[in-house]
Amino acid sequence: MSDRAYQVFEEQQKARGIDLEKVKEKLKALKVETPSWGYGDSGTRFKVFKQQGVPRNPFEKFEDAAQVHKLTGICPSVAIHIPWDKTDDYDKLKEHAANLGVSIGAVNPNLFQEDEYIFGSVTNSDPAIRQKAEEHLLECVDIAKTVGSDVLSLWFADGTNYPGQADIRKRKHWMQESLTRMYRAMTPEMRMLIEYKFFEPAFYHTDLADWGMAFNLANKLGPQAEVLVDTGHHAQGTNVEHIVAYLLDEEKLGGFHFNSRKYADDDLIVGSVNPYELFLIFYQILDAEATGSEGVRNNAANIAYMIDQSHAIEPKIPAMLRSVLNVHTQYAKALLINLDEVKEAQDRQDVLGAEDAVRRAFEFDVAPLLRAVREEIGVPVDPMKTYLESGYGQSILSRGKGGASW
Ligand code: LRH
Ligand code: MN
Ligand code: MN
Repeated sequence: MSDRAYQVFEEQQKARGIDLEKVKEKLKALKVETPSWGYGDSGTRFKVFKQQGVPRNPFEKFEDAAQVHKLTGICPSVAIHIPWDKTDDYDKLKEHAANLGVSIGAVNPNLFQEDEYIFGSVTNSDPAIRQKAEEHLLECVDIAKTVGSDVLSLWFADGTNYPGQADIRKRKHWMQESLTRMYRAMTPEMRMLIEYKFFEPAFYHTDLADWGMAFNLANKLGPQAEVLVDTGHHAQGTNVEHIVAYLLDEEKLGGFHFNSRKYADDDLIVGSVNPYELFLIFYQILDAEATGSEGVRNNAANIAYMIDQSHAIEPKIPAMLRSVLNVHTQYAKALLINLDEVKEAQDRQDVLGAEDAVRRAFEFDVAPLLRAVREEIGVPVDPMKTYLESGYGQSILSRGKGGASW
């Protein structure tokens, strides 16, 4: 690596006791899944905005996602959402993905799109609707088997808007019953990731409102059920990295939906508003990897990192690239934390020293490091620039307007 900036960086990190070869290995090994729905049209509560050139079907979504992987080298799988990505030939979709150099990742059942679910899906007081919802969950297990995916990612819009509207405890039981049947249908390799959100679309109570409820349910279901943390799904001021550390220690952290938020579930580009939070999340994970028990280390090594952003005002592919690059940047910074230094300061109860040992890593410019990593894995050193100059964005405009949307 001839880059002068990298040489300076290398010397600087060596002096701090950071093994850059190990850091680079970790940066190359990181895998971040992108969501099929992030490539389609999206909007706000008020309107879905149509962009020229968005994919018209799941096959084209995979073509766009493959661009992101080709340019970054760290996004080899794509989550699907059913029925948004419904096709009559999942084998063909699987093959199409493989031909593009990517694979099908988490399968997300969708139980919030149909009119019948207005009062809930698996928690609906009408047994026929609960049955329909459960059948969809089982259908998704079958799809996962067909496409070779071992992650089922669940989020329920179920909840109520008014006190007294429904029996909260009964709904809790119905949810557990449906998920138990789904759990039993999974193969031993599969994992069920349970996502929570404190509000929206329900405004009074949500059946799985926080990590504690998801954790409790996952515990009752068994070892193949874990919690999914979507970074946009908490009340203002929630310490997300604390939740991450807690779940890791319980060996129940299944994965992430990364996005950025300013107010609620904003689904903005990852790290655009809260890069320090992302860095601190990675700090907890790396600390668990370094000092946790065997079970905790295993959990940390098997986290499903996924992006869940959907954006209406910017072009889809560069926005996804920006998210992925931001994840890589914050991970790189977290890898520069000297954990021994933090530990020594903690042992001395040196508050400022400990905080400084963490924060200092955040303040380094990791651009030379990431350039070196990209050069070594054979992707463009500046993926965004390469994408913008590639002409791909122009080439897809012929798809026209009115593509797939959520
Ligand atoms: C819900 C959510 C969940 C859905 C996705 C489209 O807010 O985060 O993950 O599947 O958005
Ligand atoms: Mn999500
Ligand atoms: Mn969300």
